[in-house]
Amino acid sequence: MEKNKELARIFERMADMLEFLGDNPYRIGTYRRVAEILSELGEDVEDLVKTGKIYQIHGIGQSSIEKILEYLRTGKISAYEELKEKVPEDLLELLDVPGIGVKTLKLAYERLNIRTKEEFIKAVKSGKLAFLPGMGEKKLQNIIRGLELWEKSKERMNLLEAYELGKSLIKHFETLRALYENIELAGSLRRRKETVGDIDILVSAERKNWQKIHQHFLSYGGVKEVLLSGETKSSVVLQEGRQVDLRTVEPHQWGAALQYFTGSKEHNVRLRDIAKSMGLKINEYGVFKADTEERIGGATEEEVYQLLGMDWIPPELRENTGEIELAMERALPRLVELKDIKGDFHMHSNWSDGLNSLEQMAQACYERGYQYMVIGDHSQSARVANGLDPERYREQFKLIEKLNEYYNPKGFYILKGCEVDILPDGSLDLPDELLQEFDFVVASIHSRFNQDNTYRILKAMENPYVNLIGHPTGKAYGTRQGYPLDMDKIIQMAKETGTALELNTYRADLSPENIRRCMEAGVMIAIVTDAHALKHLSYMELGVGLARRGWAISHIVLNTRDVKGVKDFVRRKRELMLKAI
Ligand code: DGT
Ligand code: CA
Ligand code: CA
Ligand code: ZN
Repeated sequence: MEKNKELARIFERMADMLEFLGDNPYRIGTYRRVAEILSELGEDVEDLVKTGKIYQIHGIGQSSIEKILEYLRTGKISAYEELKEKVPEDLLELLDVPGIGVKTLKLAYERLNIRTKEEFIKAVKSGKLAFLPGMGEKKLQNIIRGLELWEKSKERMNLLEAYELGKSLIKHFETLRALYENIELAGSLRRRKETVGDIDILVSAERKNWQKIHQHFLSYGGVKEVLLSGETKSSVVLQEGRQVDLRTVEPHQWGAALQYFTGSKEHNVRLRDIAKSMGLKINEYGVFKADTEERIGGATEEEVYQLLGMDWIPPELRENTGEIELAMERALPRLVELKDIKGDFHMHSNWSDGLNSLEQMAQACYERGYQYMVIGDHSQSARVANGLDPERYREQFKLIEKLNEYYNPKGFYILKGCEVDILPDGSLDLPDELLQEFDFVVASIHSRFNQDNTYRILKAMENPYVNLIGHPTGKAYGTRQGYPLDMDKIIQMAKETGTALELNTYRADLSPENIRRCMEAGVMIAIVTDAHALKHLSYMELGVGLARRGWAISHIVLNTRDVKGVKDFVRRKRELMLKAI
């Protein structure tokens, strides 16, 4: 369907160009209509040409068909090439910006001699644009806002933001429950990629309900701008400047569509080649025999993979980095799952910089079905975070003991913990006499990032009471750079000392690559939410996804152990390190 997309884009652009040149509105309308049809076609345009069906599509006339044929033959459309000569193409890209239309661009071009995007943006910033006829204060403000949104939408969002937006959109569809069969977030969000370009939602429903479903989508409160509104596909931009695509398919197409729209593109391309070599064809509508076009399946993802001779592949692995070969050998690892998670090792209460009380955090973890939680408030040197001194920790111990009297009989354990600062010289912010009273200790770097952080972390791991290094790399979802570290040394020391490394869902600072390296070295990782409020506890689902992207099996994830297993982990390090001294 690649060609459909490219052709639709060209026809849309040609319409813009003609409008800019003041051409006949009828011709402009025709091109826009062709673009719309092309992007909504359920079939590959190349196939339609081969079978001659293209001639029967209402709305695509002879001259448009000639252009399509020319494009399929030569990769170009001469009418489009000629138009490019006549208009400032770069400037016209600003038509994607909410609030900017052809008229404005044309005036800017004619009156202010503006030829490029850059020049236009400069004119907005310098106030020059206000001199255009008809350019009132309100309109100008709209354009400024629009440009901000547009610039934002060109950046990728981090997984956490996409996840929140996606959840809220899915919720929006709950009131429509009777009208559809399945709904799922697809694309890079389903694959739990660290950054997400746009959010893709897939819905399966009877065709007669599609229109209502798309209307409902457009009525979502957060919609700022509708980019495309159709029967099979709609696209919007949200207030935050983020794009969301919705696609509807029929119930029997669900599996094939979900597979297709989950991607990645590289994974799909590879699958398509494999299908071809088996005399099959796959697309978002199903799996077909290549020669007879007979549909042989596609209702579920499992079926799609099975027809291609392989096991179902978890979305987090679909990057064509070896997962397909293993699926064919039926040798994919069993990855860690949310239901394997028995506790959370890093969260804050309002004793330090959390929003909620320790009691509330405990009750929420209990309700999540955990067997244990580690409360890990900040230590004293974290002044902005209202860090605790030894006296306050001891006070907190009393509260924890009291709460445990209530929870332990229910099979739930609040473990005494802290997030102790690793000081610039690698020493810890709390004395060993206190550290040994905790059930579990997380140590993190929070300041003075310009020091030798590898040394600081190695030194902290040598402390017998430190069980976990908090957000070890200082990165945040590929958006914050982090500091230079010698991960080899850190992984080796973690192994030697029996210390775990943290996969922090707030930051995703352990990359898939680092997770794989931990696994190969036999180093435990702990998936933590670092929750500063109740609602953050639910990000555990994301953390599990991030771990799965690193191919993590449950065996190397510390939270899959029960409370006894965690205590053993702590005890073993103390024995090992104290013996060595
Ligand atoms: P993103 O949004 O940049 O983070 O990445 P994705 O993977 O979500 O990509 P997106 O939103 O462009 O498309 C969603 C999925 O749909 C993508 O992962 C694979 C499938 N897909 C979309 N367009 C194409 C295409 O032109 N060819 C192929 N093979 N697959 C496509
Ligand atoms: Ca996407
Ligand atoms: Ca998309
Ligand atoms: Zn923390």
